[in-house]
Amino acid sequence: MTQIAMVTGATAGFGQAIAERLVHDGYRVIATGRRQERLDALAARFGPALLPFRLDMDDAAAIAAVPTTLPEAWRDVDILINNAGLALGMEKAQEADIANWQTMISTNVTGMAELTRVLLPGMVARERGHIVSLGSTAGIYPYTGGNVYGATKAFVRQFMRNLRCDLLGHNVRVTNLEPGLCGGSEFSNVRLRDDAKAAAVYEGTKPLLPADIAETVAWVLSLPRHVNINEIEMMPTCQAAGGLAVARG
Ligand code: NDP
Ligand code: 8X3
Repeated sequence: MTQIAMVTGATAGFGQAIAERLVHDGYRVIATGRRQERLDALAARFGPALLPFRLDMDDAAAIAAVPTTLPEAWRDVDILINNAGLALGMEKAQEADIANWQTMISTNVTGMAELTRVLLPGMVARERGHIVSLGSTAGIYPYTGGNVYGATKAFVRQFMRNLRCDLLGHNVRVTNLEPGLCGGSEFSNVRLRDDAKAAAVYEGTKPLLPADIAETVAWVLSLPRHVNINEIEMMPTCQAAGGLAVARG
């Protein structure tokens, strides 16, 4: 039977590349996001293999209603790709905008956890499922200005690890994918609210691209059901973790 995958944040970047790849690989894809015109464009491109489904990850009521607002033929979601998310700002914590913090927490943590919660009972009942989440190297390695964004991704990491425990014995797989520097998406444009500054983030680098993320997701999903990839940390070859800071004087 054709598997149904819900991809959150499919209107740009990783989510769009993942949705395209999964349709190509023969999945039926529920593509979500807030920008209706982009969802419509995806629907026009992919036809009946893709369901455009507007969903704001900051809307708890809409998330709670997902099991009943999805068209009946699309309710048995086999795969949830928790991709929708964002960073806002690079200010140090002591200067950061609290509204930005609230939005990151609401989208990356609360909405992600709630959507997972509402889709899990169906997966458990059917004894099949897979949750794949977009964590980040920012959830592992600290950096200046990463404060709440990195903390939301650390939440993703531990939530996915804990889900593995709760779902043990139910044949539901859980994977946390943690990419580093990745270009070709709107991530830095959204974060910095300045296209020139966003472009400068990738200047002189060869970053990961959304297609690399989609390839990795497709591989994780394609493995035999007895194989669970818990976590993947991936970076472009031009990036490495390193360096502890010291204040002198
Ligand atoms: P983009 O900004 O290109 O895409 C983000 C997607 O999330 C969009 O489709 C957007 O859709 C959706 N989204 C944001 N807020 C909401 C919301 N409130 N409700 C519904 N959808 C929302 O970013 P990327 O593709 O780069 O990032 C995807 C994920 O990967 C994020 O979770 C990000 O944190 C993570 N990540 C990114 C890295 C990078 O360097 N790019 C590296 C590591 C992880 P819309 O605006 O239409 O709602
Ligand atoms: C995105 C990677 O390093 O910009 O999650 O935070 S980073």
